[in-house]
Amino acid sequence: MVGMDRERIGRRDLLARIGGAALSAITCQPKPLRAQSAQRKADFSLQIGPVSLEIAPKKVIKTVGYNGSVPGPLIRVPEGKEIVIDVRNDTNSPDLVHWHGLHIPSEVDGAMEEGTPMIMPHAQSRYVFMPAPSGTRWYHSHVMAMRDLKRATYTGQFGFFYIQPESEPGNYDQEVFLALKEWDPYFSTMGEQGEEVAYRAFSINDHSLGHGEPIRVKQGQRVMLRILNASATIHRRIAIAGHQFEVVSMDGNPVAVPKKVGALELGPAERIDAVVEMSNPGIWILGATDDHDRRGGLGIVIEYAGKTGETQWLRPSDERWDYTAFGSRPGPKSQAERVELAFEKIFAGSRWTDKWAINGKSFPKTDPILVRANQRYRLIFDNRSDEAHPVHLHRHTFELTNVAGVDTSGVFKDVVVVPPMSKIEADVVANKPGLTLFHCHQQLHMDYGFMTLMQYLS
Ligand SMILES: [Cu+2]
Repeated sequence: MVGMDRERIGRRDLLARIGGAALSAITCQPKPLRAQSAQRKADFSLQIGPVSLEIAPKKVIKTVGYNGSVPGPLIRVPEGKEIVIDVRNDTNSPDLVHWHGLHIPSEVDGAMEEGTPMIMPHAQSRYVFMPAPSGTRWYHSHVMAMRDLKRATYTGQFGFFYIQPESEPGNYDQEVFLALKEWDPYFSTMGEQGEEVAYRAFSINDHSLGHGEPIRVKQGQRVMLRILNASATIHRRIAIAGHQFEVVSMDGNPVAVPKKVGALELGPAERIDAVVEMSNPGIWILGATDDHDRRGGLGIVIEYAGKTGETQWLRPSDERWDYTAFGSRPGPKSQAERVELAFEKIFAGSRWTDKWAINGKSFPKTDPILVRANQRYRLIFDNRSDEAHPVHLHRHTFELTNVAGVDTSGVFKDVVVVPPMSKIEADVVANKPGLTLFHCHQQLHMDYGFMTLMQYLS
């Protein structure tokens, strides 16, 4: 199994590397952090370069990835122990790596707009930081693509970054990392609408449905699925035929009320950790509920030991996806300053790419969100457009407090999908000074204006 092998390799490498790092720390005199880390051997090395992925027999995707694989290597580290990651850019365009969901300084967060340096073609950058908070994070390219669909999140430049909590209940028998992805993007127009990006091929991790190794399970096992929507633009609904998902974490953060559901929804960049009890022997499909995309490859087979025969798909019920189902009843409201953020589409004409505005302005002309350190803010995501937006705040975690009129608490996220013509409110404590990017994670929206910066007033 792809996910399991990666995990084993990752752990072994890490142990060897941590051993080496500890030794050099003992033998070195204390030095300033930067000088010390400059001499250190990297804990992980990533190379950005071309990759050919055979997602199905003779179906080869030519893209860009990390270390020749898609997803890139699993980075699995303990929380709060400093790590050094070297990234070499072996492509002909500047790039950089964003460590998504981590609370780390702007200089290493991996967004040019926050001040992280770009990695020039054939140059190398060193990222040194304390990985936190624990949970399922990920890493990916954070450049603009605009009309170049061979860049940024349209490529295979993504990987899992799992930060181990100090104590982990480990209440499962197997752990599998699954990244949902589309390939061969192209611009498409539908009627009088603006341009969208469509795709010709689909996979989970590096294979289309039916072509990679199945997830092999035994009856009675509890399987922890760590699922990432690595799409540049597509919102996904997925299901596992014959089974339910017990959602335990969202964006890597344990939810207040773990709950079983028949289907999951993930906007671009969202993660869900869900446990599946293997209690229904057979050969089943885990995949997109969208028939076209699942048949096109967005799925993976779950195979019980000793079972043979037809692979089965069953349509899940139409239960509505609702973040508040995993929240608890809110306590008394805390004092928070309200920050209104209205999202609007600026129609550029049919067959043109729409532009996007936050409070009437498009990046780089957007007004910054001004905050004071250690203050609590209530972000009001007011979607006045007819499209859903997976909005993402860097370097911080926010707590959902109200979803389309329903109060909630205990659901902590770094991306939230704001449905068309609806509002979501989320609280954030401004306790990570430094420039902080806020943007829609739909690449086409981010590239065309849907972005601003949160700035700390000194
Ligand atoms: Cu958007």
